[in-house]
Amino acid sequence: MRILNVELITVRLPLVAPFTTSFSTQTERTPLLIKLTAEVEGSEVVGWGECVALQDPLYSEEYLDGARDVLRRYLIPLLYLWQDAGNTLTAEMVGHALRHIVGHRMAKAALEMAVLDVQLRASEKSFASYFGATTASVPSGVSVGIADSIDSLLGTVGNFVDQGYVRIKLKIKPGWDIEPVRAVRERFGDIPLQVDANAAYTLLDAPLLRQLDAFDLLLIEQPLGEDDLRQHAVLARTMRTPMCLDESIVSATAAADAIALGAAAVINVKPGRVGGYLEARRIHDIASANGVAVWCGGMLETGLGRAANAALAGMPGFTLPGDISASDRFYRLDITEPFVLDAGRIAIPSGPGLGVAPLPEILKKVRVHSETVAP
Ligand code: OSB
Ligand code: MG
Repeated sequence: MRILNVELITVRLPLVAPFTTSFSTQTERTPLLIKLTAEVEGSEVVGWGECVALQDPLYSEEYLDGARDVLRRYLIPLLYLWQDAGNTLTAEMVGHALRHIVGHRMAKAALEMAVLDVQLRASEKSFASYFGATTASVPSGVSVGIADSIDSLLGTVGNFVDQGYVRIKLKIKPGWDIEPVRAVRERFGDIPLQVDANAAYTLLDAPLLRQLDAFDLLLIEQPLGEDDLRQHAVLARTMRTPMCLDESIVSATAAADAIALGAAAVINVKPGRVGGYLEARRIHDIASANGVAVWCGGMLETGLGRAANAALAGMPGFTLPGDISASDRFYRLDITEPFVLDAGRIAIPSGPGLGVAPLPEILKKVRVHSETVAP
């Protein structure tokens, strides 16, 4: 393929309800979309990418304006240089072409996703078949934010359980941990339940965290800091609840290290956090080879990222339900045809590429910024 131009489109989507984690309360999402137009064997093909960087650098060091800047000034120009030097541009070469730029994995992931979408649309192949997905739909879990009160939490969880979500994940932080988990266990019995601390604790909290062992959780996600691989390994040895890492797994190398150290019995795979869907697939392979379970996390994606995540989660090593919920869990109006819950599952799109694209009328309404990076 030859890229003709790349448009960076920022959209603003209000959330149906505020989403509170240990690091922030979000009331809206401003995802950066990539519309990549390329020429493939004489025809023009458009592909889409979605950058999962949040507005502020609170979950990871990346953030919206930084991602847009590095895409505009470094990453997209590098792909133009790559093709001008006479190299073939494929999704599999994107990581290599961008390798000299340190970090910025979410920005790189979005660009690679758009190139992959063009490539697969042109060859009429779906993301799911490219990844080797072995199922047509994936079980759907939901991530539940920190609430104002236990009562309100029980109401929210009850609503998700009634909708058919097959697994509940509770966000926790110091002061909002043992009691909410106990209350949900008591009210909803033995539903599949797990917690996510988003790095809010330290190893000194080990005695407190061990109290979670009483509630038969599927896992505890990222209790300690991003850099605390060794400390997660120490904590894991003192808890019965399986240790799952999110923020710490920034690459396939980090996944291999975490597994070798005993820091992760389970891995939350987020393609944006690890630099792209191809690296995410490598993590799936490493984990499978080591008997480590993986599941697909989420970053409040629009239908674009949701489509790709569902396809990835169709791979056989994704043995736990992911944070791939229906569009209406976060958005009244998604930018694509909405993803809906059907008997606790989300269908994987089967059309070429992502199998979904932004609906032009909706995109026009929610777009807040757009710029073109031409060759
Ligand atoms: O830690 O998994 C996380 C959202 C933003 C940043 C980090 C996380 C999350 C979620 C939401 O838990 C998952 C979703 O998109 O459904
Ligand atoms: Mg997490």
